[in-house]
Amino acid sequence: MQHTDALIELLYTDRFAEALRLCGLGYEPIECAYGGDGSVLGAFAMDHHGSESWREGVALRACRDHYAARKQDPRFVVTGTPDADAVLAIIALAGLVPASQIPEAFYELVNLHDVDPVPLDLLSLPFGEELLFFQQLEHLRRDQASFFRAIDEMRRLLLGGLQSKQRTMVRRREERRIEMAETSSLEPIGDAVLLVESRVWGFDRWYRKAPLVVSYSQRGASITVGCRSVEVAEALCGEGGLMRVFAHLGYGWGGRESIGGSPRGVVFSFDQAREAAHKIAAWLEQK
Ligand SMILES: [Mn+2]
Repeated sequence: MQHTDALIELLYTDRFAEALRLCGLGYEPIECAYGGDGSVLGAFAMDHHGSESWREGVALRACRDHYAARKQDPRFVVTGTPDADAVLAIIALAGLVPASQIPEAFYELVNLHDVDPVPLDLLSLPFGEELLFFQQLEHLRRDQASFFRAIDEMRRLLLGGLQSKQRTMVRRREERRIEMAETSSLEPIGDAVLLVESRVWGFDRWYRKAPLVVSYSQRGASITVGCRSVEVAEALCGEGGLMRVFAHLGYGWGGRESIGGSPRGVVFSFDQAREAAHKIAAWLEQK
């Protein structure tokens, strides 16, 4: 299989102005949401964060509506970490694997998982192991090389599937993640907020204990704030859900109604996460 960097042009930027400039040159932005600055959108409007959160997910629209639409001119601009949603959108737009190798059930699962992972038990769903395999890839960072590697991995997955040994490994690691999420340090603040410091992603587990979770990731030095659904977020915070909380937390905080977090590219400590959790709890009580 030819490496992706020989097939498409892909540029990474953490800067809104640079994404806007590249978009003007004809690069298609994929999930280029920049908190308070908003989203940079190309012809296919490939974002669903912040003010664009009313749109369907990008992988869903790319696979279903725009397969190979950028095959003749495969230039993209990206930001953040290469998640399955963005990666699959690029593969579909650039036609990097045949359409027949991207099952509807797979891109729909990627979309559901991106928009609201909480109710999903991936271990028991069709293509759940494939998505988990991608989620479990290590050392994917916020840079161009990681995007190329993630796209390579996703192409290989779509073209060749998983070996039974890989399936066993995927299941074992997911079972371990669930166990670690449930035994991580959990600190309730007020009635609605749960502060979590964990080495694993475990929102699907933590939402069972509180409607609003503030999670600190030591690895990313970042804070994530989430509610289990848009409905829960709006019942708790009012119309717009967590967007109101982000506005209260300051410049650069952002995301969607039900999940988001601290400004991209800024380093946070656990104490700042606790501070944010208390600020949110106090705001919820007085609003
Ligand atoms: Mn997404």
